[in-house]
Amino acid sequence: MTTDDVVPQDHDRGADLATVAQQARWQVIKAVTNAKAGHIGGPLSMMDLLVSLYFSELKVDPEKPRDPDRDRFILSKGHAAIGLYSVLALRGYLPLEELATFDKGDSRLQGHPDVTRLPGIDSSTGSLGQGLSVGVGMALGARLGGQSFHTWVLLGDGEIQEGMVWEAVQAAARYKLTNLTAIVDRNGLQQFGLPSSDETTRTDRGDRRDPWFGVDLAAVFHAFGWRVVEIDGHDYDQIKSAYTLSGAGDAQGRPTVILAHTVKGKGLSLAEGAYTWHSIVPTEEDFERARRELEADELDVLDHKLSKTGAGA
Ligand SMILES: Cc1ncc(C[n+]2csc(CCOP(=O)(O)OP(=O)(O)O)c2C)c(N)n1
Ligand SMILES: [Mg+2]
Repeated sequence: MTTDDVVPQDHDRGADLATVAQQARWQVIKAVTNAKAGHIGGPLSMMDLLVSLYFSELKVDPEKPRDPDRDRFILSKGHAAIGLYSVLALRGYLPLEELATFDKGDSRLQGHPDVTRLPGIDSSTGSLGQGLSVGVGMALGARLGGQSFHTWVLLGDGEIQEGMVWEAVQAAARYKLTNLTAIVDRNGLQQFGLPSSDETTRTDRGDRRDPWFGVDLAAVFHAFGWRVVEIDGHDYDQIKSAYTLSGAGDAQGRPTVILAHTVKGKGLSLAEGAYTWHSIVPTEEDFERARRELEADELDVLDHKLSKTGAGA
């Protein structure tokens, strides 16, 4: 972990979080297989970040999803919606069984998050590039309204090629939004990636250094006036430390960006680092393999327990 500041260490919850994340990954596989549509790579890469956020950082109450003082979360990479729905279900916002309605016409769980349908969603997203601007508005609103909530925005590394992101980056620094944190899921892949210049791998369009090869993103954010924390996005201790630091604000008045290095498709060997798993429907064979790898037969027991107790609350 590299950061602009010394961060406090907290090592207490890694084991619980890993179990919840494993469960959430399984819910993603089940829901996408059932819907015959959706995304897998992006939801799995962000899962440890998201579970850590909802189970040990955000000041939210599933019973009061519209509480004006709640922390805000925007999934700017809205195509990863099923990952968010799975975490919200495990956190107690909706019944786990509802995940079976994912992507159906009358469901609250659309292919991309819809703020008008599901309490617990703070912004509709899906058209990439917009979430950080919404987050800037929320963070400014909190300041103007004298509210102390923190706003968190999760972005994809492909997504941040959108120009609008950089307008928001500039505005957040200008207005010294210490109550705003951007998390970049830096999995090194987007939908297709760059065509390889190597003739032998020309058909593999998933350049795993994509899309910022040769660009020092930490230096770029730093130059824009942000505090930068760079972590392994699958290491719960590092995630927790970065969140604690961000949530506390910055004495120098900077917004914080967490550059989280992740693996697209994390947790499922077939999908890890494979751009082809960005959006795919698992075959029956894939599904059974996922069940084994994620030890889902054990987890199905946990389904019940988590939804009953709201574990991690
Ligand atoms: C404005 C816009 N352009 C294109 C798309 C189609 N699209 C959906 S996901 C995706 C790739 C996103 O890659 P990245 O941000 O790296 O996400 P992740 O790797 O986390 O899935 C694209 C191009 C979109 N949703 N919005
Ligand atoms: Mg990506």
